[in-house]
Amino acid sequence: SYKFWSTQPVPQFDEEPKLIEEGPVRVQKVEDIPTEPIELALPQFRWVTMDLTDEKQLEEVEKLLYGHYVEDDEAMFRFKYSGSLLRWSLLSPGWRKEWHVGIRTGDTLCAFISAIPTQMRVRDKVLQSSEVNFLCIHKKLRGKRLAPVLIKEITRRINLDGIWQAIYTGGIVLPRPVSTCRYYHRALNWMKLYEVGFSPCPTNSTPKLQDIRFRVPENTSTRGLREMEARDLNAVQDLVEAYLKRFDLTPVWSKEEVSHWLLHNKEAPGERVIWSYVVEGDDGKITDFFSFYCLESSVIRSKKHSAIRAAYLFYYASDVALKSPDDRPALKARLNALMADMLILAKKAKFDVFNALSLMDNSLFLEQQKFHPGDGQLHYYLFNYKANPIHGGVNRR
Ligand code: YNC
Ligand code: MG
Repeated sequence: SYKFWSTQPVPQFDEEPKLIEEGPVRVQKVEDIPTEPIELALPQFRWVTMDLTDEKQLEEVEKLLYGHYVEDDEAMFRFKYSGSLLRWSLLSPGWRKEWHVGIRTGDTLCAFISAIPTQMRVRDKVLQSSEVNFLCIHKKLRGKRLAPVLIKEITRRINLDGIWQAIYTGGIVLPRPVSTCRYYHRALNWMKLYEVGFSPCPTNSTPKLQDIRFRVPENTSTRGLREMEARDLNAVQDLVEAYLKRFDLTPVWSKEEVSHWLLHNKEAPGERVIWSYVVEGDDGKITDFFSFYCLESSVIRSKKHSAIRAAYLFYYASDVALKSPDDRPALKARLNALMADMLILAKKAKFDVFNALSLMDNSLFLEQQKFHPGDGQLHYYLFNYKANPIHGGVNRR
């Protein structure tokens, strides 16, 4: 049925799935976009633009998401975005205050939606685009068709800035995914995951044996592996850019964005968000790179644990893929060595679980590194852009 989505410039399920020509669904002009906000039918509600550089307003968003954001199907866990993770996600280079949209009743923030600007490459076309995220409505206001109003309002605000495309992801099926990925999980603290009900114990095993099975070595083994530093920015940008050329849907980052998304900022307040590592060869050349970020999940009902600390695989690259593009076994061996070390570093950084999606070259190492498929799927969507199906979507936060 999709009462709302059938009215939007997105490919529909009943349309011929075979596309040849990729491009916008509709073309508009900024002067035709309304300058007034979409009407909020309920009089007690009002639109607000959130200033996330203001600690108090950032905390309001954090609190709304803490109580009402994405849960698993069984309502056991809920994403718990920290203030510093929200700052990283929403105050990225080029961010605009007007794209951080809230709805208040009285003083209370009861709904939110956001976007950031980004350049996105779909196959050979680079588009000025936006990334929409953190759509959230207070549990008491669900099922009132408020989501379409939020989506139309953020669309209006993005369009007013002359941007006509967006990328977004979600666990639910909407018209029409351009790509679909599966979540994979690698236990680092199996006993805790068992105690919170995340990891079941197989019938042919025992908790003790499981815990041993997921242990990782004390120390990393890749020669030249170290934390990424500011002096690596150019080399990492070149390496990641070249590696991403191998995929059909990727961001295109400026130097500033590479720094924002990949470099740990020791001066930034709050919890650490991003961990990035490089491999430096004996000649000083950066040959490999990998990164992960921290996103906790609240454990909704457990006496013993209140949160799971999860690391999410972010971008990575290896010059093995560039030097010998057709040698899959060589790339597989290299990625497995890197990812094994990454798990060791994540364990040292006190993560309970390592999560990754079935994208990029992950199929080369997920199984070997003891990742297991979860129940969750992640669908990737493009707004106002027709594209043929894509395998190996981009990473999202
Ligand atoms: C969703 N996640 O299908 P139809 S992901 C998009 N993304 O419309 P109501 C969604 N649409 O089927 P509720 C959606 N979830 O009639 C539902 N919808 O066509 C559609 N959950 O609205 C749904 N956050 O207000 C239906 O639904 C219509 O009260 C129903 O609110 C939904 O951030 C929601 O999962 C998700 O807070 C806000 O359940 C609420 O149930 C909630 O009656 C927990 O809405 C948190 C959660 C979603 C995380 C995310 C990406 C969002 C992308 C939005 C689309 C952006 C399009 C591009 C715009 C920019 C364009 C440019 C340029
Ligand atoms: Mg609603």
